[in-house]
Amino acid sequence: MKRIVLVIVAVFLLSILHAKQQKWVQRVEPTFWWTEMNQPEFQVLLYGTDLSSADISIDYPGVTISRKEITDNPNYVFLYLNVSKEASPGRFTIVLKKNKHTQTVIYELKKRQDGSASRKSFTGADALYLLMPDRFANGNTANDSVKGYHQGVHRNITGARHGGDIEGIISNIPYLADLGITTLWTTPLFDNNDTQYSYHHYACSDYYKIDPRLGKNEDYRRLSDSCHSKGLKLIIDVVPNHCGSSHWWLKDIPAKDWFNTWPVYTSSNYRMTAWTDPHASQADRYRLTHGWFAPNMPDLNLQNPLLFDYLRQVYVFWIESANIDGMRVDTYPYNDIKTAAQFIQSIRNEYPDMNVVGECWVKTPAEIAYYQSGNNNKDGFDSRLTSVMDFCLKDVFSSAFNETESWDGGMARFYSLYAQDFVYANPNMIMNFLDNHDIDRYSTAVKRDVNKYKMGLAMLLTARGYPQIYYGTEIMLDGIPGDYQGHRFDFPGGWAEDKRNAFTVKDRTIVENEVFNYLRTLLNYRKNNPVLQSGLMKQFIPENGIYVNFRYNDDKTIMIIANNNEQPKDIDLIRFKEMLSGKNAGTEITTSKTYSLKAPLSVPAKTVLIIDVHE
Ligand SMILES: [Ca+2]
Ligand SMILES: [Ca+2]
Repeated sequence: MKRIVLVIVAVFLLSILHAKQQKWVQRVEPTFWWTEMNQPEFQVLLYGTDLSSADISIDYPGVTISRKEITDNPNYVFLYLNVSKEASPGRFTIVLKKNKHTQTVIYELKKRQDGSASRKSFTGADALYLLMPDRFANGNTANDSVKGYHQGVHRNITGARHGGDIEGIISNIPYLADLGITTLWTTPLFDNNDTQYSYHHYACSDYYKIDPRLGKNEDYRRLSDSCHSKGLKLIIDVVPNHCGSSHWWLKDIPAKDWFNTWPVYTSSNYRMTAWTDPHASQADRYRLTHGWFAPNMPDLNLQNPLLFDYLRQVYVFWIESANIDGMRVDTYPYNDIKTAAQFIQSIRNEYPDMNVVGECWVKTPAEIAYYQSGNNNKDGFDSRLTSVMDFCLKDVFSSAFNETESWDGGMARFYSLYAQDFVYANPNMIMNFLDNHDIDRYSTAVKRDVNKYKMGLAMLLTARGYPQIYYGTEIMLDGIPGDYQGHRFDFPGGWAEDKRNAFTVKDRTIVENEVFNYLRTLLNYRKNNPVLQSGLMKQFIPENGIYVNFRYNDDKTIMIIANNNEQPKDIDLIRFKEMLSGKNAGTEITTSKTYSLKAPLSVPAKTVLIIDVHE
C-alpha cells in the first residue's frame, strides 16, 4: 500500500514538473564534452524557439558560463562553458528561464581518455589506403534504405548510392593489414541527406551524426578500434569549406554571415594559384574563397567566430570520441587560408602531435611547398599542415611511362620534379599518389598496361614522402577517364551478390593477382624498411630511357633502376660507383633475384628493379 501511494505521489510531482517544463530547445550540440581538455572553454549550441532572451544558468562545481553569444537569429544561443581543472566528469543541468517558464537540459562531461592529448599520428613511415565507404563493401544490407533518407540503393546507377558501409570496412581491415597498409583514410562519414549524389558525403547535413546508411555513431569508434587492433591508424576527412544544402542550418540560418552568400549563385573560380600569386587581385581571391564549390555545397564563412568554434569542436568531438589518429583537410585553399591555418591549429591545440595532410590542388612544387608548415614563406604564412599532397608527382606518374624519352619527357619527368625538392620544408611528409577519388584511375592513365602499371607502383613505393593507395588500385580496378563516377566503381566482392570476390586470391584474375602480389610485396617491404620511409635520396640524370635513383641510410642502400624503353637494356654501373663502392651484389625485392654489381646489369623492358644492395 505504501509503495502505491509513493508511486501516485511521484507521478503527480512529475506531471507538475512536466506542465512547467517548456520545450523551446530542439537541439544541443555537441551532445556531450570532456573534462581535462587543453582548452578549458567550449561552446554549446542551443537551438529552438526564440531562445536568445532566455536567462541561462548552471550549477556544477568547476563549470561556469563564461559567455552567452547570440546572433541576429533569436533561435540560436551559443553558450560558452568554462571547465576548470577541478571539474569532475558527470551530469549537470543547463537551466533556461523566460517569462517564468523553465526548460532544463541535461548535459554531460565525460572523462577524457588517458593519453588522449599526446596521441601519436600517422607519419612518413605509413602507407595510406583511401576508400569511399559507399563503394568499398556492403557489410550490412539492413541499412541500405533508411526511413526519412533519400535515394535508397541502386547499384546500376553510377551516381546513386550503392550500399557500402562502415561494417563493410571493418570486415576487411584484416585484408588491408595483410596488404601492408598501415593507415586508413575514409572519405567523410557524416550524415548527408541530399536528394542525389549524396554517396560521397562531402555535403554534410548533420555533423554530429554518422549517416545511418553508413552506420551508427558508435560504429565509427568500432572502426577505429578495429584499425588499431590490426596496427592501422585512422584519418578523418575534415571539410571546413562547405556543408550540404540539406544541412538543417539551411532551414533557419544561424546568422546572416554564417555562409558566404551572393545575389545569384556564384561558383568559385577554382584558381587556387591566386593565393600564392604575388600579383593577385583582391577580386580573384574573393571569388576563389567566397564562390561556392558546387550549388549543393553552401560555402561556410569560418571568419564568423561562432561557426569557427562550432566546426573546430566537431572535429575535436570525433577525434576524441572515435579515437582518430590523423586529419586530411579537404579543399584547403578554398577557405580564407589564414583562417584555415588558425582552424587547423585550434584542433591541434588539443592534439599537439596530430599530423594533418592538406588537399592543396596546385600544380607546381613551389605552390605545394607554400602550403607545408615550416616553409618559411616570405609573407609569413604558415598553413599548419604538416603534410601536403604532391599533385605534380601524380601528373608525372600518369604521363612518364606513356612517353618516349626526351630532354624533359619520360623518366626525365621524375628527375626534374625531384630536383625541385629543395623547395620543401619536409620532403618526408609529402603524400604521393597515383590517383584518388577525384582523378582518373591509374589503370586508365596507363591504358591497363600491366608493365606500366607496375612501374607506377614501384616508383610510388620508393618515392620520398609516403604513399597513398586508392582502393581497388591493388587489383588494377577499372575506371572511366574524365568522369567522377568513373573513378568510383564498387570493389568487386564487397557485395554478397557480386559474381566474384576480389578480396580473395582464388577469385582474382591472373593479372589482378600479379598486381596485388607486387603491391603487397612493396608495401610490406616498405613497412619493414625505414630506408624507404625516411632514407635520403640520390638521383642520376636519365640516359637513354634509363633512370636510376638510390634511397639510403646508415643501414641500407636501395638502387632503383627504371627502364622505360620497349626493349631490355644492359646498364653499365660504373657511373653509380659513388653509391656502390664496397657493394658486390644486390637482391631485387619483388623477385628475390640476385644481381651481381660487378658486371653490366640487364634490365627488362618497361620494368623497375628495386635492388637492396649489399657486399
Ligand atoms: Ca549497407
Ligand atoms: Ca570557400
